[in-house]
Amino acid sequence: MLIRHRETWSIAERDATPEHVFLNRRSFVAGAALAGAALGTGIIGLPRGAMAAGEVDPSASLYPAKANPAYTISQAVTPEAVNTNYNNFYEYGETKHIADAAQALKIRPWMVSIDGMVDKPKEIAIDDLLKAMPLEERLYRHRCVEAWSMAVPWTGFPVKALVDFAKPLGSAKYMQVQTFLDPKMAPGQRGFVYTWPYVEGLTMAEATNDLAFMVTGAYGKPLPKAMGAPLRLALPWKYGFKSAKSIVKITFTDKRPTTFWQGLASNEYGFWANVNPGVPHPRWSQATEEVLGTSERRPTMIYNGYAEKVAALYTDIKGENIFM
Ligand SMILES: Nc1nc2c(c(=O)[nH]1)N[C@H]1C(S)=C(S)[C@@H](COP(=O)(O)O)O[C@H]1N2
Ligand SMILES: [Mo]
Repeated sequence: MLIRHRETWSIAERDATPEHVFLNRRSFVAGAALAGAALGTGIIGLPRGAMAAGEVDPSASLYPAKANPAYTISQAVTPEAVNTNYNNFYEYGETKHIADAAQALKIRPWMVSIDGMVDKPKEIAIDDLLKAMPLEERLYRHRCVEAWSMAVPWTGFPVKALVDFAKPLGSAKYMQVQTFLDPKMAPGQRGFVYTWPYVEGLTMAEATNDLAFMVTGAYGKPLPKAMGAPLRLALPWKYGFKSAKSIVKITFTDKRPTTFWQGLASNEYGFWANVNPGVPHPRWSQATEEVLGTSERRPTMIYNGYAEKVAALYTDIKGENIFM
């Protein structure tokens, strides 16, 4: 794969403000030094697959899934090698270069439990879930709060299909998702700075919106570990941190979940996290974004360009900052 804009892309990383810097000055400095070292090698690397050499993904035959033409965007797809070598996955470290470390993630067997305010709690193996859900491919914008963006061909199924499968009670107001908790498998979970597991949440109206997508693959293949295999969210109108990776548990509740980043710094990260170029993060502007893999810095769009599909979800919410 030819990467023509390496220098510009590298600058994007140097300029990007990591989400976590408020936390711990020392770990930030260490992380920055590591990132610098990685840049020094001048290597972006090869696309990273879902499995390590010799492993076979039992879901491989389901890909590529048919593209849904209703969900496309007029911009070039971010090269796979750029995407799979520039990730946020704090379970595997605080730099963008966690693809090697993430190989420690064991994605089979993988059980997903559904509980809380549902008809009947259940547990389902990922391969059974994959068979039960209608897989399709969608090209989505992906915008991190750190002011970089990509265009990603995700494969998966609407969150709505999962909600129908889960049968939540009418009294459920939120869908909470939770990443695995296993410090043996994830070195990032061994420290005391973060509150694991990674938790995120949506209102039921958000979860059942057409755009909310449960991701199982990317680039026409099973999802690489670095991108949150075997099951993650893609919520393209929100900042990337809402799109939790490597999900093991989905809980329906009438209490708004305290999410991972909100729990660490509620003055910087809220529950809603809808993209808005006019509302800066307390430490940096959100007006523009670096399009990774290109030399472009472009204006950010409200709701990341998806206002038509989601703005109505927020018209009745008063007295809350829906853009952080
Ligand atoms: N479990 C988990 N999910 C996560 C994260 C994480 O650190 N752990 N990072 C989030 C952030 S900040 C972003 S921007 C996206 C990054 O997804 P990508 O690496 O596929 O681009 O994943 C989100 N989901
Ligand atoms: Mo992010």
